[in-house]
Amino acid sequence: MCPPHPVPPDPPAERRALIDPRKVAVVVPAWNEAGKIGDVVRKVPRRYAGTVIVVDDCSSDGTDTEARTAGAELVIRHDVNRGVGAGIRTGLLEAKRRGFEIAAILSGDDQHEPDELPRILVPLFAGEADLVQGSRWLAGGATPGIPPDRRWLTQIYPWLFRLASGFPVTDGTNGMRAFRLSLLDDPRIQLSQDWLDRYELEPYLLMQAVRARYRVREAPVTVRYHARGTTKIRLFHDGWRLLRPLLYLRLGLRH
Ligand SMILES: Nc1nc2c(ncn2[C@@H]2O[C@H](COP(=O)(O)OP(=O)(O)OP(=O)(O)O)[C@@H](O)[C@H]2O)c(=O)[nH]1
Ligand SMILES: [Mg+2]
Repeated sequence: MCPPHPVPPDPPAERRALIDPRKVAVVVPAWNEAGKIGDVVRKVPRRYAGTVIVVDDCSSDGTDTEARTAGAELVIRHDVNRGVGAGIRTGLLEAKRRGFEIAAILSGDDQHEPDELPRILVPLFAGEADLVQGSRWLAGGATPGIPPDRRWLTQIYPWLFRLASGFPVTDGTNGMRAFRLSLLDDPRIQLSQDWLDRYELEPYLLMQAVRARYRVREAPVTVRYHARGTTKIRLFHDGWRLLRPLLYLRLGLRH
């Protein structure tokens, strides 16, 4: 039997043309990412996203200056380190205040490929989705350099997410995603809660979007693991922070 042609992960030109970069803000949380944040900012194709907002979470290594020099339209600096969730929240609220319709989130440690933004933006502009979650594990995704522990952990987490939400996600901890900022007007999605300041905010947003029956889709993306190592995640401490939104929301302990 003739196997089906694999679907290319990059949308064709006529679908990429749907993207209006004036409506898109890229939000990048960054904490001590000097040497990387400049590359992230420079790599964002301005034909897909007109504005890059970097939120520097009180870095001590000049992350803010590097982001500005690389051409970020806006760099917001927290006075104290508050966590990745708080950084994302700051960037999203500013994007909304400035009238953007769509936010795309990329991590500040140069693990994502900004060239792949159309993969998560096109389904939004085509009216097919409200939130598009990047997945390293879908066909067309990639994980160059991934260490074995990250492979296991990022494959186990989606099963727990499924158990909690019923939604068949393949990569719940991928920090690359895009969504309509109008989701933040929904009273069921309360990003301003203090308990979301660190690693909780991202799974919270995904789970609440699913629970509120928004159209959530996944798209294949690359997550690159640099040889020099970049993660700031501490296995037990931050692992619990990633898990607790699933548990709390499932059990109705938080909203
Ligand atoms: N850990 C941490 N990251 C922060 C903070 N504030 C902003 N960030 C940024 O959040 C992004 C994700 O952090 P990482 O620790 O690399 O987590 P990750 O990329 O989801 O996971 P890995 O695959 O293990 O790297 C990076 O761009 C950080 O610079 C903070 O207070 N703590
Ligand atoms: Mg990282």
